[in-house]
Amino acid sequence: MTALDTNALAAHLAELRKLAMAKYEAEPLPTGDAARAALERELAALDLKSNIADLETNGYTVLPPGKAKPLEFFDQLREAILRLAKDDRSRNLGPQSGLGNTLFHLLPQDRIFEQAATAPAPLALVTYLLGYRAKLSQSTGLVKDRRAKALAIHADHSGKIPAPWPSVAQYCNVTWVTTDYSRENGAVCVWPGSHRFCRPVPRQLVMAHDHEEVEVLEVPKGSVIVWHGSLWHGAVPRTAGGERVTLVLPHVRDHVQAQEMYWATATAQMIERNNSRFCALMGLYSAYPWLHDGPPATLALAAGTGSQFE
Ligand SMILES: O=C(O)CCC(=O)C(=O)O
Repeated sequence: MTALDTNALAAHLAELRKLAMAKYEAEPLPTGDAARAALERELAALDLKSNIADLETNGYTVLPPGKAKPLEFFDQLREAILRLAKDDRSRNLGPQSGLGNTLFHLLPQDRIFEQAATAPAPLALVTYLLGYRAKLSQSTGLVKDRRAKALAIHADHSGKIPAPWPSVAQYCNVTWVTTDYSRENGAVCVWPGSHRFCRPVPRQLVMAHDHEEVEVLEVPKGSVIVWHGSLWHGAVPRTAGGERVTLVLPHVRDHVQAQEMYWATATAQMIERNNSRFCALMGLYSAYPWLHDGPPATLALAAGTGSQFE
């Protein structure tokens, strides 16, 4: 096997970073005290204060239908996922897995996923948990039918962040519910407050879906659930006919490696039609990675000023 020619990849990344810097110059992301003030304003304007209280207390919150996007958007999202499921090329975990039929790296495949990733209310909650430079980590469609098993109770920090975990989230999950969640429909279940344990789920509890502390999130289509990466959660098995269709958009803090390489599949058109926040989601302001061409100019800027990128 010969080594990959990385010239094209380096040139692609350099070009996207250049476009992203132009976006940044037009619309810098707030840092430090300005970031705190900007977030405070956003949370007030979007009426998300009670969601922040939920995140702090329970480790998760639910945006009710109408808050993230209108209901029709969720119908379009479901249709897009089901259309892409017909021709899926990802290394699918299979309909019988606890995650169901899994479609990975959806973002570049339909613009609707960009619209979901940049929806103001869920994104403000991501900002609260991970900061303005949070990166998108996955864009995964889950389609579950009655073959879907229970999904083991786990925390998303597991396998990514060495335990014991810091109390500040390094990863968060934004789950778009495009079909009603109920116990029969195989809803997500959570252990409220477990994000404060800062440790993985003990082996003896991974299949404890009926534990008295575990709550099944029976929420209607149109809801968006956001949770802290340390929250213990899973899903109950689907017993009903039909399909549960979900879009999962996990995010990471800037220093954590995203699971999917968005900088590799983002296009100039995607950058052109979006703002600087979207460029951050794509990892285009991150100090890494680099190839033979060395660190990006953005890193030199940060080292030089000590203030542009905090
Ligand atoms: O939607 C589900 O079934 C669970 C998804 C999940 O646990 C995850 O993405 O971490």
